[in-house]
Amino acid sequence: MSDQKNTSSPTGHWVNGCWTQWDGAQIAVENPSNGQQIGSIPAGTAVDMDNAIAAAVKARPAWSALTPADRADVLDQVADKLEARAEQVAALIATDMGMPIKLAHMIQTNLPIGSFRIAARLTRDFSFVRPIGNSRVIMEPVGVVGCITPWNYPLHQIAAKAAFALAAGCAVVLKPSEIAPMAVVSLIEATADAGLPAGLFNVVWGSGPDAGQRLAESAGIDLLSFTGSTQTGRILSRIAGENLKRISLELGGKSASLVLPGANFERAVKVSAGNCFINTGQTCSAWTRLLVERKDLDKAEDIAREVAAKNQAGDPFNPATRIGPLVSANQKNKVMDYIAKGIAEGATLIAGGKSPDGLTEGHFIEATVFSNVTRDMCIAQEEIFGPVLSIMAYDSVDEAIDIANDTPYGLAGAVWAKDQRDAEEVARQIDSGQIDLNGGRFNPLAPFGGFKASGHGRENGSFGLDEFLEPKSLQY
Ligand code: TXE
Repeated sequence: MSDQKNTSSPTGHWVNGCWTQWDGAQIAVENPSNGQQIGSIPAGTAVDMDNAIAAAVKARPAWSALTPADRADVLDQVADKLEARAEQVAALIATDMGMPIKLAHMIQTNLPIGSFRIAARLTRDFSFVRPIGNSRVIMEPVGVVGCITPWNYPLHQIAAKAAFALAAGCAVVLKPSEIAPMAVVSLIEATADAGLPAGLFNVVWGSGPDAGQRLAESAGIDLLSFTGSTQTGRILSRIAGENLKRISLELGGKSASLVLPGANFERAVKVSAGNCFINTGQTCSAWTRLLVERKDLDKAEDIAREVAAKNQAGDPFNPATRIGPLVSANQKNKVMDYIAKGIAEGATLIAGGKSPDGLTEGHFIEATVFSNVTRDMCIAQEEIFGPVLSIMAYDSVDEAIDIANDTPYGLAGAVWAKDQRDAEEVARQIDSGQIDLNGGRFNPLAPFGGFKASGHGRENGSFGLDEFLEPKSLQY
């Protein structure tokens, strides 16, 4: 394995524009490629969170009172300062999260930089005042926003919340994941260098129950924006509900890619399998179920097997590596348990299914493909969050739609058909927040979020800005 990027552990929490003194307990951060500790973060508590919330409450009114254009100028500066750190961010994420360096550049750094730029651009032209009949509806900032984020796209998931909350005129208190937190320090530095006023972006490190949960309880938080597991989403919803606090949830997924009769079959299967393996399958919107006509099952298996063979796991710092390790030993155990369940339930393992030969350190798993998966199986229903594709056969288009909708989730998906009209007709019948038609590209301006157990609320673009606003109607 290549040497990891030198990480500099945070010396305290980031509150009111300063690093706090910290001599309490620490949480170790590891490199998932070799299991070695590379740093640590403070194990923050509810008291640390209360201090950060107080700073945000105090700083918020002056920021809300600025013109949208003035706020946008600062956010553009944050994007510039983050861009200046792009190399560092990609290397840190390749080190503590394990995404291959080339992809980390393309995805893990460009997306968050883009979020700050888009939030700035939209804010300049946004309708903060909307006349309706004899009313003027003023879109006011919701107040102080609490953010709890996961480890799989560590900066993107923060920027998708913080950039838009700040653009709306809110202040932010963030509890990033305790797993893969190192690049957050670069974002903190970028906000400071950009001249973002103190107290508007605060970061408290720590575990979910000890530090994060306070964001759902505190009266100082007006809206909680969470991305993570459905299980944690349920806990936070309950607490936020008791406190009558707004909450938006971006949770898991079990998205389907439907290959319909007449589609470009080879392209559809190749792109779908590749999509499932991106970020070692640790993507909430990954297309983890591939639905093909029963007569095409053998053909789909051959193509998916080839894609799996090309997605060799390896050192994230080797430019040829397509997939890195899973983020932690826990995550690897979880994925291996699902593979064992798939075999026990009678699915056919046609590729992968074990640790790659020669990679004895770290949390690696081969790109894995199951075929003959039926809808009742765990591997068809539950989010695995690893490089595991389930191929399922259907006998009619209606059945394909029914299978696609037959999970608790509804985050993403794909439809491949003879033309866009046929694809759209089917996509309209799928209960899901975003669906790509015949390979349609990711659009950072389009709303992102889920139906059903995938959560509620939307991120990105003008919908992402709306999320952090509260309408006030003035009648004339
Ligand atoms: O998630 P958690 P984990 C799914 C994926 C993965 C599984 C578990 O299936 O295998 O979740 O991952 C904070 N109060 N996704 O354990 O625990 C926690 O500190 C307040 C899908 O990492 O939900 C972290 O900051 N906060 C997902 C964040 O919640 C709490 C991305 C996410 O951690 C808390 C990640 C509590 N009681 C995992 N408990 C996606 N939608 O992309 C935990 N946290």
